[in-house]
Parts: sequence; C-alpha cells; structure tokens
Amino acid sequence: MAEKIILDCDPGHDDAIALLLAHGDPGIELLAVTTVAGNQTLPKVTRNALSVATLAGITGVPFAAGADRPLLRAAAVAADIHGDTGLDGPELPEPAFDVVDTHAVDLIIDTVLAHEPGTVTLVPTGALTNIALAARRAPEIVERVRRVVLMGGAVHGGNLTPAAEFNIAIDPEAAEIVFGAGWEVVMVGLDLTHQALATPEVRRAIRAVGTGPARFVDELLEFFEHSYRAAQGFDAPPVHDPCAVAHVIDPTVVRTVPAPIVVETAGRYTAGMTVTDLRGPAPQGCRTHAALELDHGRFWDLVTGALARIGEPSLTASERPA
Ligand SMILES: [Ca+2]
Repeated sequence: MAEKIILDCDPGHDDAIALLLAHGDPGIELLAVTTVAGNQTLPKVTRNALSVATLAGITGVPFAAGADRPLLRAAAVAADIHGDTGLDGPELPEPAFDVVDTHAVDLIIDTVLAHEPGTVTLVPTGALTNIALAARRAPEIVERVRRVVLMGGAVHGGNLTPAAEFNIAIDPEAAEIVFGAGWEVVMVGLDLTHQALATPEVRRAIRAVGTGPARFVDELLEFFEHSYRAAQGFDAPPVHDPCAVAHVIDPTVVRTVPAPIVVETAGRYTAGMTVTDLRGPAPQGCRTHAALELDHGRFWDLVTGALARIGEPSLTASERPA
C-alpha cells in the first residue's frame, strides 16, 4: 500500500525533484503540498511549487502557503544556491492553478485528522516552521502522525554555518519543537544527502528519459551544479530533498540508525546544530533516527523511474480546468 505523505517544502531545486519523485513513484500517495519561506520568500517558493505541479500534471492535490518567516529569527534566503527566483535555470510554466484558501498549518492539521491514526507521514524539506506551528496548534496530531521524515540537520558539520545545516539553522526554535515533540523523527541530513550526488552518469540517465519533466530536472541540475561548485566546491551537486521521499518509499535505500538528537538554539557559533549522540547503542524507545548510508544507484533509479512514469503530461495552463 502506498505511503500517505504531506510534503512541506520551499522549492528550491531539490524540493522540485522531491515533489516529482513523490508524484511519480507508486509507493507514495501525495495528500497535500505546503510551502514555507526558506530557499526564497514565501510568494516565490509557493509560485515555484505550483509551476512544478503544472509541468508535471499534478492534479487533485491541495497546495497551501504557510509561514512567511521563522518563529523568532529574521528571514533568510539561499539565493547563492537557488538564485533570485528560488528555482533559477529552467523556464517555468505559468501556474495553472492556485493555492487553496487555507493556511498550510491548518491544511496539515486537517489532513492528518482526516486520515486514520498512524497513516500520514510528514515530509518537511524546508525550515520546520509550519510543522512546529501545527504541533503547537493541534498537539493531538503528534500521536496521530505516522512519523516525520525530514531533510535537514547533520550528524557532523553544516552548510549554512560550519555547525548547522540551512533548514535547521534558519529556524532552530521550530526544529527544537519538532525534534522534541515525541513523534518519530527521521533526520535525513547532510551526512546522507552529500552522498546523493548528481554525477554526469546520473544526468545522462535523466536526459535519456526524454520527456519535458526530465529535461526540466536536467536543467535544474545544470544550475545546481554551478551553484554548488561556486558556493561549496562540489564537482557534482548534492540533491538533498528527494532523499527524504526516497526513505519513505524504501527504507533500505536511505539507511538510518536510532540516536538521540537535540537541536542547539543558544550556541554562539552553533545555533541550529543537530547534536546527535552516536556514542553507544540508542536507549530503549528512542524515537529519533539519523540517516547515514545511501544506496546511490537505487536512489537515482527511483528518481528516473518516477520521471518515466510521469511521462509527458499534456496539461498546460490553458488546458487545465480551474
Ligand atoms: Ca528544501
């Protein structure tokens, strides 16, 4: 049976690919897509999500916009990695539909409550602001959610700062709420996602799919490659967000270990650090997990397989019903 997920994202090149993977893989039932400020401003990332949905022919899934800034801290964007639009590189179609008239936090809560307990997985691939607000607004969702599989954090190191990964670093207080809520949390962090490199071989396999959405992904990766080479010295770019979706599809592709994880919010140099205790076996009942090992070949097979299944959607802005 397909895993029901809510994707909470800030597209974002790798968010866009996560959305395509979630839509195209038969192991996922996409219940809703929500957006949060992060890689770019909320209006920009929301428009990007709608454009990606339009080009991939995603219908019947509600999209909602959420928090436009972190809980406490000033908003920050990642223009050095994602450009001025948040999705620089490919040409984007005009969105063929709009967000629903509901705040993302309410859509997350309503969607979780509308399904059987233990059946909905939250997949945040941006700052954890919306998820933290949902857990505070409706604490009863914490025990109803199957688990939270998030892209963010790291066992070792960071990217926004030496100690902290971007999604956690821009809203550490939200991350502290989410990691400490008591639900099961899988941290798909940099230790894992820096293995998900879009090598020339991967790029060739994606181009070989030969469809519009596959060309779109290749153009995203082209831009991403230049950003990551300039900003962080990578030869091939790490494609973070789809790794969280891949873990939901097949946990053997993204292998995890249970480990206590807490978020540093007060550190002078380390705010947003995800302090992960791997010193010994995790205590009984540990509900946080860290992703450590990626099966690179099978991960990219999932992405190319999803693109092949998406095919060539015929919907365009003019054809699509409102
Ligand atoms: Ca993201």
